[in-house]
Amino acid sequence: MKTALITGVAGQDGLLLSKFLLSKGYRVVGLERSGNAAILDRIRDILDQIILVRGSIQDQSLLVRLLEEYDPCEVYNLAAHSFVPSSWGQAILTGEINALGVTRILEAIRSVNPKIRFYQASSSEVFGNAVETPQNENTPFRPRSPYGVAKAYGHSITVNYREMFGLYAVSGILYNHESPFRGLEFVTRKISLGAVNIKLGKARELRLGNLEARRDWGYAGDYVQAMWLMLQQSKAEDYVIGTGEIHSVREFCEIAFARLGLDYREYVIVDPRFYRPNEDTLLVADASKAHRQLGWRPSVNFCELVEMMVDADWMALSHS
Ligand code: G4F
Repeated sequence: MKTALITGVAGQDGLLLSKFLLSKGYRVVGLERSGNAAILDRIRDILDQIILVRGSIQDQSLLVRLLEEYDPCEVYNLAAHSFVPSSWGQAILTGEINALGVTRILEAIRSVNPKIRFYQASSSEVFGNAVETPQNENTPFRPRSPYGVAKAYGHSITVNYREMFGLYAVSGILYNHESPFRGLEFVTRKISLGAVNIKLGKARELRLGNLEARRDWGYAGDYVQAMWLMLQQSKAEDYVIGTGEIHSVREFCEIAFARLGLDYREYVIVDPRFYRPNEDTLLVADASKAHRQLGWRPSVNFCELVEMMVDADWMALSHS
């Protein structure tokens, strides 16, 4: 039986990747920093199927002990401070976890078992104020938040350990990926849940930032498969993963509210508090390398994704 270690296991991607690997017969060891009940609640369905360890990727000796004790053949580093705007208020912590945390894991792998295959969750935010659209694996990094800067470090140190020490270490540059398990701070889940609350009479309005902001949104279930595929190749390489399509926050609202028979224009209020500076650049993926080499393609389109999220929130709330 193969063993995989997943850091950040209680996040959206940690849950979906765990389910995917369990279905493939892996033993899953999950590392989770937070003891927060709401966060752990997300993985309640798989708690009896995985080995859950509480701790942080900042703890070097814990990382070494985990690799020695469980002997994983694959390590997926999904642990991160993931909300971009709040990285400005936690710039140092974001660097400690999203940047240096990656080196800590790579060092542990190098010292315990250099044959372990390593996946680093890189992000489209490394392109930031991108020099070209769409972006591919050769597009220069121009991050513009502490989050993006730290992810750029995590990406580059992974490439460096691959080239310097011959590790099988890859960075997946993932664009926005969503699901019913998405955190409530992200705009997609804020909208799906907000619309359902309005339909149920529990809220009267939904306050959002820039409705014209556009993103390349895909289904997270597809993206965790890409992570796994990246570790099954004969050669370690980095890949851009996204749909190649962009849609606006406004379009997301339109479909989400319409799913519930509502017109978003009657409920959505634009609130400057949620506006972000410097969002002129279009971040959109050129995932042709992943199509060609991994045989990876998204299976859920934008409209299906929005409706999946609204339906899940509706099922959960209208029956509670
Ligand atoms: O959902 P968001 O907060 O996601 P964001 O910042 O794009 O980051 C996500 O995707 C990145 C790429 O994969 C990851 F690296 C990162 O960890 C995270 O998973 O915002 C999406 C868009 C932005 O343009 C934002 O300005 O929605 C716009 N937006 C408009 N109104 C809003 C709101 N975002 C939030 N969170 N809340 C609003 O009210």
